[in-house]
Amino acid sequence: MKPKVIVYKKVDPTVLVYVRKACDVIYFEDLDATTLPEFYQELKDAEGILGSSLKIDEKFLEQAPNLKVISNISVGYDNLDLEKITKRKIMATNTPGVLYDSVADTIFGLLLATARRMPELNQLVKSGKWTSKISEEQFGVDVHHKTLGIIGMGGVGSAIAKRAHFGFDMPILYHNRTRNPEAEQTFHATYCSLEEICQQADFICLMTPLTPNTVKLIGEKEFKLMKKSAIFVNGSRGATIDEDALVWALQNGEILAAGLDVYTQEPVNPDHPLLKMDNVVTLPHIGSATYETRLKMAKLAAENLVLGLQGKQPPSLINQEVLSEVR
Ligand code: 8YV
Repeated sequence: MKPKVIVYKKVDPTVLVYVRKACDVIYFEDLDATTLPEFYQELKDAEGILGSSLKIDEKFLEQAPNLKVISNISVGYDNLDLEKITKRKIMATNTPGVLYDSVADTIFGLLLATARRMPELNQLVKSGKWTSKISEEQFGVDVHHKTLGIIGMGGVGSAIAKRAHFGFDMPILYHNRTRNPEAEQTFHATYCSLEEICQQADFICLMTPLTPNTVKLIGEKEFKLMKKSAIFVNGSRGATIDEDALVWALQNGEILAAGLDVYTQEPVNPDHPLLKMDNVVTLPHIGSATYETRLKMAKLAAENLVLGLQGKQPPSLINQEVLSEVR
């Protein structure tokens, strides 16, 4: 008998065909108030789940006594309580690698759009208000040759550094849990403390994963340290910054502008003060959201799921310690 799995996110038909060859699939294109009760009903005897963003904690696991593999279609896995999952000997997998370039494109685009005020000026043109030469008040600031600070020099951080170094002649400062010799060699990135980055960088990209150690990593103290001309970009998770402190920093001219792809609450509340500021460019968490990359992520996640259920090593197993026990 094939193992029962639940796919709870819309995926390409080819991915479903692949999973169906090895598993009995219950498919939800999306989870909402109407589909959740059925999802939890099916979860009772499911051996695998495939999707993203769902919070998987002790309470969830209690409703899934047969679960063997949790396959996340994302590189970040802050939605998973890894300790509880590992304790139950369940494999947890993610999708590193395949999305790094697309996320770096998004974040670099956000940086450029914020520095050159593209959304604001796009609006000027489209609203018919471009009636004479633009004035100095509408000028942006240069990106090329400015110092870029990257907090979190993992796969995405390195892909951003590559663009900055080879394309934009930017000196790079970085902070990371551990030194990244490859980034130092290839992109001439200089390892710094968080404080040094805040003080010295013209652009600061926050790319760290959300962990207990990175909650509100950037707050009032860090914004105060930044240059008044600094542009801050968040491409990690909303909770890695103190959002109220960001509002304060922007309102008080502690920094020049911000570009955001992530928020503490997603979708962000339409009344959030950050959405009312011209010097804040906002995106709806689209780091990896291209057809090609989302397909690659779903394929990798499906492979993780199927191999894990066959008791084999999934290509991107997060909790390696589980493997020796299930074999
Ligand atoms: C989203 C991401 O998680 O991979 C990640 O960690 O932030 C994104 O790819 C994904 O879009 C969730 O649907």
